[in-house]
Amino acid sequence: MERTTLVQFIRVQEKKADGATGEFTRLMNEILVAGKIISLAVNKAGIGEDILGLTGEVNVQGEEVQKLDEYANNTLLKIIGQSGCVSAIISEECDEAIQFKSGPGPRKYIFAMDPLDGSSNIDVNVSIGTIFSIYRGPEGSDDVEDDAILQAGMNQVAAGYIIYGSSTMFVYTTGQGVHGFTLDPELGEFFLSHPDIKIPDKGKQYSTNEGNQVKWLPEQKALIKYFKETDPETERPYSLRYIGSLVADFHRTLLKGGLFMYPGDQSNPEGKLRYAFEAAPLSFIVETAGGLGSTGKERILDIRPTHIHQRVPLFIGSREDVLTAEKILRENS
Ligand code: P6P
Repeated sequence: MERTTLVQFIRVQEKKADGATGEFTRLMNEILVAGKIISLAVNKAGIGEDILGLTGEVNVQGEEVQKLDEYANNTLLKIIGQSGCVSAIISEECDEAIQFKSGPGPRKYIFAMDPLDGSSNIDVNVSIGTIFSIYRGPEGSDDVEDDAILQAGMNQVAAGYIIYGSSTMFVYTTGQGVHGFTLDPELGEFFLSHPDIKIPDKGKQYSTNEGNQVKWLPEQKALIKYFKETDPETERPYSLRYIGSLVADFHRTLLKGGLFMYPGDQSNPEGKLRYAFEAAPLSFIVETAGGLGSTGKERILDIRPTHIHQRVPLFIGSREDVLTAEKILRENS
């Protein structure tokens, strides 16, 4: 059986891209190497390696930093930072942007990442993931200013995630289809396993933390009530699926359809998830696969963030389900 590796696939994509310099290919190859290294650590965690558990520190989000969080962040900063492909990296684990001005260039891109999302699930063997975005940056050796870093999600050159689960998968898009690759741990290669992923126009599952119900706004409560009502014509009630690890919940939604929601609430009107590290990359992926990413009121990719750790409410998944959610939220607010 013909098996295409991720490296081969990226090279073929480069040949199709007018004016490609090979810089993007180099960057993608660095990302996949970092993904293999993190995958190894995640899968070995708990086997005698002192890499499980907490570091005792708290990150900029106020979240306890897991040792694997720190390991993933440092691995990506080192490999991507030394690639010569990026002028700046923003990370969910770092307060400020990290600038890269020295060494070989031309440092065409800006890299945004959540190095290890869902890390609170590490110790209970639940799938976790790395999420990344690539934007074009200013070339040259000066510091990259905020206006170049704080770009609207529609400017993304590429976005992807690596899910460390029962198998390790690398899913990415450059806007030309969404493609999934599964790691063969014996060969250490990612092989094309999910070419041109398309999300179903409508699903039968909703995904949210109902434990937050007491804090929800009336319109969010009305929306969840809608999904629980019986109506064979719209295949309701929907099933509830919630893992509490965004990459896992999103990956299931992308493949099976439905709607993932992390809404704002009375205490956190902007919700919990970050624009640059979660909402924007996953929205680029889902829109390329035929779905939608919304705040419940507006398209995620149209938003230009005002700071690197900005949070946004997120309604993402099948096109019809996101449009239904926007309609019900509008009618009940
Ligand atoms: P809650 C994990 O901490 C995370 O950032 C995402 O991976 C996940 O979707 C969300 O938080 C879960 O949050 O409040 O439901 O535990």
